[in-house]
Amino acid sequence: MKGFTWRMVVICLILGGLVVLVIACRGGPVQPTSAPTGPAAEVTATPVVKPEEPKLAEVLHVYNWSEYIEPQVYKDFEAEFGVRVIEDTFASNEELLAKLQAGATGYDVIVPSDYMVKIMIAQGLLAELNYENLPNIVNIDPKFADPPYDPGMVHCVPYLWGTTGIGYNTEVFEEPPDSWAYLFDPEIAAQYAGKFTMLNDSRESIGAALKYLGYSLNSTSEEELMKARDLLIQQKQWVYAYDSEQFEDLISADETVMAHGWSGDIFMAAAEDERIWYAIPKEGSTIWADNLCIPKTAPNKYTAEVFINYLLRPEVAAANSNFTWYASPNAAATEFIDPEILNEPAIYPPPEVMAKLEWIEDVGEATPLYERFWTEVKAAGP
Ligand code: N2P
Repeated sequence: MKGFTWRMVVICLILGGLVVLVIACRGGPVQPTSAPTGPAAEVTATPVVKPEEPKLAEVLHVYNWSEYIEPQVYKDFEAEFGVRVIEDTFASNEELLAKLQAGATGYDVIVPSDYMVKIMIAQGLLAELNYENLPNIVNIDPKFADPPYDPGMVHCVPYLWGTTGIGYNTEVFEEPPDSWAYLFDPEIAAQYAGKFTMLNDSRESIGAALKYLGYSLNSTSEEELMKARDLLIQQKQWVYAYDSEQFEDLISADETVMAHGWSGDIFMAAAEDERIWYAIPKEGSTIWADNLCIPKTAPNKYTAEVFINYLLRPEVAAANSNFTWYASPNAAATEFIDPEILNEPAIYPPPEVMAKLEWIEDVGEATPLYERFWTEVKAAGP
């Protein structure tokens, strides 16, 4: 018995020594040092030798524009895949960028516009897509499959596209307000004092002013940008609010009669309120495409890809167009999109209108000028 006990002690000592050795080799017991909070915490597991089978996460975090997805799509995805989707919303590309730059690590899917995709790629903020998880990418119309801001769709998949223009109450206007003059010409804009909104968006609002002045909305000339700033400051006395999320509801509620805004949001309101309609200014305006992208810091990249692939299904892509009233870059979705949307020239503009539309581009070194002048507009007295 004694011998046995001694043997036990020796074995215990050896085993204990081994445990100490292992812990020492691993640098001591793992202490949670500044553990990331939120969904990002999942990625800090101990390194795995062999890559595991991709597994779906329980929760997916989407950072999207407001009213920019059919709510049923989230519910259907959850029912089919068992993944709960939590959505936060942003109101401008610059807000989205600032959030990522500030180190937000919890988002799995984000929805930047064209020029912002380019900026984010350059700043190393986006992950590359794994096409093995995106078989439905073949549904994207070839016209949209090689965007200049992300050649070959390496980082993002086009989601919806549209234009920027003027939403209005048809009972107030005899003729459609189809010129930027309605918003900027003092003679005209003053007639609608306190009755119109401008987008709370530096590139869109400075862009509209540049267009009214006859310049490109991608101007990098300090002189032209100063003129646009001065015009916006002059206009401010007549502006009800700078708003990118409720401009259409404000027309409906008779708070305003006109709004600088995005096509689909206006048409969504028009579907509920037949007094509302939309015009693309004859001087030309913005055409844009928003994209589904995965931040490099996404905690659940595989699940994000499964979700993006789901959004690429023809019926799902069509449901999102039908809900948002925005045009779809998904060719296979066309047969499921309401004819009312497909046949609306202000949603799918004819070539002569298309020719006057301009994409917002990354203006590189002129970006701080846009930021500074926009801050000056916002800070100016009413
Ligand atoms: C959605 C607004 C969309 C987008 N409410 C502008 N890129």
